[in-house]
Amino acid sequence: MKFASGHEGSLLAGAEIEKQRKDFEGYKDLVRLTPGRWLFPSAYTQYADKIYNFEHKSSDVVIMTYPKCGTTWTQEIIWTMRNNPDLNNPKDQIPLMVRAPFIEADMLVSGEQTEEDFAKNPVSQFFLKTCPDKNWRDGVYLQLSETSEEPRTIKTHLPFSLLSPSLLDTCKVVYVARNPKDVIVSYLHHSRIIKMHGYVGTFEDFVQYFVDDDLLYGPYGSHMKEAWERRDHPNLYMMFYEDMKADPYKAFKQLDVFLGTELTETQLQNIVKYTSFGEMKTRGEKQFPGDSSEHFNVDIMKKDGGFFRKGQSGDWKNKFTPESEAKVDEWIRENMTSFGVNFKYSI
Ligand code: PPS
Repeated sequence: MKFASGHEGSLLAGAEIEKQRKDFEGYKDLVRLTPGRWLFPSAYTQYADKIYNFEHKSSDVVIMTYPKCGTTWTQEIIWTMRNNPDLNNPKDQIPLMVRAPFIEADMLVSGEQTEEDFAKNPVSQFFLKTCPDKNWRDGVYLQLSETSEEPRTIKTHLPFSLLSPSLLDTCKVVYVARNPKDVIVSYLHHSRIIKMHGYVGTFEDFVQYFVDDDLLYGPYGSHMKEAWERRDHPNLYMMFYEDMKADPYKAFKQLDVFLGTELTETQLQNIVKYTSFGEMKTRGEKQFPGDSSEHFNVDIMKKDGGFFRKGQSGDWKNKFTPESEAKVDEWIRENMTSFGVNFKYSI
């Protein structure tokens, strides 16, 4: 299969897909793209061209990240800076995934979704309200992204090469990166608690999946490189999770300049507090209590934490063995340092 982006897709087959299905009990079919080695659930093929041809507006802000780099945090920061600087907009009660939709999320949840699954999803009521004439089977999140009120804030984990080629000339993009060691620990936890992944393998095996580009979304190095090469474009702003943690006020102030939101010191200070890990965790867990054993592995959540796990930089030190650290250090040298990226590994 060939996509509008020029990539070829082929379904993983034989021992490769069998291994994935054994370690990730939630996986069915996966598609690998060439060039790039991007890896997705096969439902990506239904949405690939629609996402590539998505009509962006000049007021859009696209938040682009590799998974687990601080996307949710940045979605709340940017939506709040642009729509709720005084923290008095009642729309803040709408789930973040509706206020700042995840454009390709349908590939993660679609597959064999039934009418009943759709009806049970808390996002569906918002879809039915904002997209009354649309068919949810054509993509709930894709169409929420399209119909979102301006100014739209859109989340993606896709790299530049799979999005509109005119993206950066049309709207602003905020790219958030995080050191690969904390990304691995966070991605492992995510893959264990969410049944759609259902990871049952070991930590060491997960590290191997990461360095082999065999996790969903594929190679973090190439993802980052595509952004790094565009870093001088005036519409691209690159941020690091570690800098946001170390001094959120400074990081938000710089973001304010990029976005042109012109917030006061008090507004920024209030947003720092409102988007702190503790406050987002409390609000997030109230909205989505995470007690649904249908989608989450509740036992692991009780033991290791929910989606809002630790929110720290440097937790990898509690998980990595010297062998896995050496393996990832080498991967970082070859895939990140080689083109100039240097991360902070603790703050
Ligand atoms: S996802 O699923 O890919 O969109 O995940 P993403 O949001 O990118 O990353 C999740 C990690 O970010 C942490 N997090 C936060 N850190 C600091 N402050 C705030 N407000 C915040 N909100 C979420 C979240 O806990 C995940 O990191 P870990 O290390 O697993 O705790």
